[in-house]
Amino acid sequence: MQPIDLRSDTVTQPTPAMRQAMFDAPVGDDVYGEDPTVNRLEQVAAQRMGKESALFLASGTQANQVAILSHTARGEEVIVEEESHIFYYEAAGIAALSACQARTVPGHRGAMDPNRVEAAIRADNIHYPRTALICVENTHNRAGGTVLPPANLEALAALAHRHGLPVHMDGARVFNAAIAQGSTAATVAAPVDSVMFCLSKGLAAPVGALLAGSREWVARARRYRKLLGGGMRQAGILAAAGLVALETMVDRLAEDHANARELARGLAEMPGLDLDLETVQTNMVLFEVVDSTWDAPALVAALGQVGVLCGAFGPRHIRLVTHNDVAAADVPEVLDRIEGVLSR
Ligand code: TLP
Repeated sequence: MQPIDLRSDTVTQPTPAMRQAMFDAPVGDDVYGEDPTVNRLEQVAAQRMGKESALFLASGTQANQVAILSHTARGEEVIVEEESHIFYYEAAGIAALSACQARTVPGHRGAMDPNRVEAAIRADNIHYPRTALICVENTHNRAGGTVLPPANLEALAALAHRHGLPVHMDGARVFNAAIAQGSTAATVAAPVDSVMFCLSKGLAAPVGALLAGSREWVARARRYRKLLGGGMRQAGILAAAGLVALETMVDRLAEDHANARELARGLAEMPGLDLDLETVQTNMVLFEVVDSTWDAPALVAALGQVGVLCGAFGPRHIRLVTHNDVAAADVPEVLDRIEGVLSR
């Protein structure tokens, strides 16, 4: 039985065009600013994000952490949504690298209430840390790939800027948000001061993420990237795949979204599972295991035995992610296999 890997869009294989571009890429020492392929990727990325400048980094986590370092100083506070990747999955980087404290605010489908965010901004008082930064995540991973409503983002950015605070967007999947809204990444990222996006998720490149913002701020970020050991040399080998990803893999994300919707429709019919179809907005399907004979890790293990690879998101939740290496024809097959396991 052929395994179908729905654990994440990070498992995607680079396309033949990417491998060829990597083979052919002109390269140089990027720490000297001399890699033409990296320079081109950074230019294209800045333009796609509608920002002045961009920086190529090894991973989404490195890019988020460099962004936080570049927006803050030791002893300050960063407002993050309580289920955000930055807070949940980045090994306490805010504390360990920036020496800042995270202040969490709950979200609804990943979107924080602007009033709660405003209430979390510190007044000027020597007892308090200074609030330095507000982070948002779009699409929101732990909420199931939900898109932040543009009005919410605009309200958050407006209040942040009123308080003199920058906003950073973890846009690991910002192109999924753009495609879901029939918009562009530049429009999605317009309200924020800095945005990170990943090449190595739905866009299927093997490695890399970009951080975009003002010219001055990106120059600062370049120094922090070096500090974290992220100054790579002939990195054009990797950037070449990233350019192919931006040129050829953005529009096809719509297929992943359609496949996720089909998958979700089928799962919503199955007894023992609970799924809110309204959260299925991009390439993820997050559902709850309500059948008391299963918990999420046990069901994930049983599905693995029939070649449906997925991930437990807590004791009762399971996440499935569609991507370039999952075809529309795989969807009924996945549903059949899941139904087979549940009806045992
Ligand atoms: N997310 C991974 C896991 O770490 C959970 C996944 O499989 O979804 N921001 C967001 C919103 C992410 O989802 C991820 C990766 C990152 C940042 C980090 O990117 P990498 O893995 O490149 O460090």
